[in-house]
Amino acid sequence: MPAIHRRPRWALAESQSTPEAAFEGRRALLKGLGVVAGAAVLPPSGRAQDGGDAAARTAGLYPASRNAAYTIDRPLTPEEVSSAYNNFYEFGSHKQIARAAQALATHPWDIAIDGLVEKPLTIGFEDLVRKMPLEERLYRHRCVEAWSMTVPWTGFPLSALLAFAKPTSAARYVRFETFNDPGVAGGQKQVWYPWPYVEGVTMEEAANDLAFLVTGAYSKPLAKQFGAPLRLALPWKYGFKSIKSIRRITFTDEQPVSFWEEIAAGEYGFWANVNPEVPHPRWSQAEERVLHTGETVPTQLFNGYGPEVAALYAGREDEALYR
Ligand SMILES: Nc1nc2c(c(=O)[nH]1)N[C@H]1C(S)=C(S)[C@@H](COP(=O)(O)O)O[C@H]1N2
Ligand SMILES: [Mo]
Repeated sequence: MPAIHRRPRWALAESQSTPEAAFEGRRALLKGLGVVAGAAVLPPSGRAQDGGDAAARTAGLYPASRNAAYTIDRPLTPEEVSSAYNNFYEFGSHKQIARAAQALATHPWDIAIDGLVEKPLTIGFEDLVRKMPLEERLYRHRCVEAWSMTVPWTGFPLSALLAFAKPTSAARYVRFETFNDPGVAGGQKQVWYPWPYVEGVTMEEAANDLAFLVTGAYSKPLAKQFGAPLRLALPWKYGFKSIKSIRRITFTDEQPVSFWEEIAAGEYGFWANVNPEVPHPRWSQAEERVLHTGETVPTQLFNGYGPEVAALYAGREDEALYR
């Protein structure tokens, strides 16, 4: 498969680049966007033709009230940092994709809900978000590349989507799929990647309180580089499970094969639960570099969310739960 010789490029370990280099990269990007430190990060998209993007059309839903059950022991990552250092391979296999991602048109944005459900349907994002109970949660995020951040997401529990979608009792997994539009997302012209990006969880994981569908961040509609208009946040798993810009949600009895698993099953598996004691084949997972501060801190089992999720994995000890 042609991906083999590209491998060092797509999965360059974060630990191979210095915090200084990353910081310089962000600074250069922010300068390019005409953003000054401390100011709002990205200007509203200049492309809001055709009745505007989802963000402008749903701005009135924000801010949502914060759910105090989901707070954290770490400072929030400044918005100008987290929104200028992203993994979104559809727009390039590097972190400075924020500007390119502004080309994504998020209105209209239809989401298909299909597979093992009472009644398959397609719903516009803006209709869906208005039916869902929005709240803000502060979540940690731990990328498999050993960096981390802390973000105030706004969204709704995945369990609320389950109640809306009405899967049948035959459903065992939820499969998520991102848009596929190489004309807009230049990374999707790189045919050695198995587009579209796919992720999946078990029904039990989907029903867990922590599983969250994100529609906003920093008390505003979601910026495009974060995966507008709808992305997942699974804070106890490596970041690649938190799929962006979801177009299709399918209930199935077959374990989905995710994007990264398809590329390198030995490195990125279905479960991908955070565990400092199970190294990635090419680097340690014991510690993580905190975005912005550059501080190195110990990584925690399940990214610190063990009390909420450890029971999901009882009896599955034989499986590759931690990659
Ligand atoms: N569709 C899609 N979703 C994606 C990715 C991607 O490349 N494409 N990258 C993943 C990875 S590796 C991480 S760490 C997070 C990054 O989210 P952020 O850019 O909001 O920090 O998005 C995840 N979701
Ligand atoms: Mo990641």
